[in-house]
Amino acid sequence: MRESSSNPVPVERPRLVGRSSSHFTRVVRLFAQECGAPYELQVVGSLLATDPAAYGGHPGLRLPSLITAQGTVFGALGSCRALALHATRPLRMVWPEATPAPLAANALELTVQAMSSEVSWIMVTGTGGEACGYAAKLRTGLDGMLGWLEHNVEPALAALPERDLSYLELSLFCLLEHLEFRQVLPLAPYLRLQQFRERFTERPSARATPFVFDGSPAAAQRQEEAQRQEEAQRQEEAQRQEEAQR
Ligand SMILES: N[C@@H](CCC(=O)N[C@@H](CS)C(=O)NCC(=O)O)C(=O)O
Repeated sequence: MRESSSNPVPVERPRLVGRSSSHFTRVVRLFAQECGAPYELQVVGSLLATDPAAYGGHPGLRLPSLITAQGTVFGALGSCRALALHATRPLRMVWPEATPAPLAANALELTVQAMSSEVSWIMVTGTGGEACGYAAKLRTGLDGMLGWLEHNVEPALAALPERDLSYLELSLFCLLEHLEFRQVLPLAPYLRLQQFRERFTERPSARATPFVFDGSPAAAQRQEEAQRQEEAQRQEEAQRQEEAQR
């Protein structure tokens, strides 16, 4: 992953318009790591910007979007699907349409809804709306969804077909990490969800894509590390090709 300024086309490699502190963006960053798809990150500076250009042309003023040579894809799921076309590693992926109903499909629905409710809660409370009735409703809904997920996570995951990764696991991990990163709610009461999160954290893709606020010293350090890893991978690949030609 590289970080770019907001250059217009041509697009050499897919450009992910998002933020390193956003859970929907992390879904795409994590997926790219899992399947070895190259991309550049174009950081959205402010979530209060009202010009679609700040969001890669997203008319709903949302992120992420993925700018590719074929056009711009809006949203996390579409961006993952588009990046799958650039995969350099095989990945048996369970996409939403292959997620068995009702249990695993409900878990996916509630995970993605909880991600959206969390976004709304952060936006409402971050712009002076802490005391409004809607903030309270969002919070109650979030608690309800987390409770349901805690109760059903194990059978829902067990219902998934054989795989390397599923959109459910990818999204659920990003949701749980983000709830804690943004201190929206503590995960302490949710033991099964914590266990899932701990297992998923072992994946190199999870370790390679931590949440950071873009522009912070942690983000700069992360960026340097990613460039070092990318260079090491490039050299390894060149060496492999050289050996194969001997
Ligand atoms: N359905 C979209 C949702 C994207 C979304 O809500 N992104 C958040 C950031 S994580 C956002 O754009 N927030 C800005 C806002 O709420 O105005 C997707 O799956 O990508």
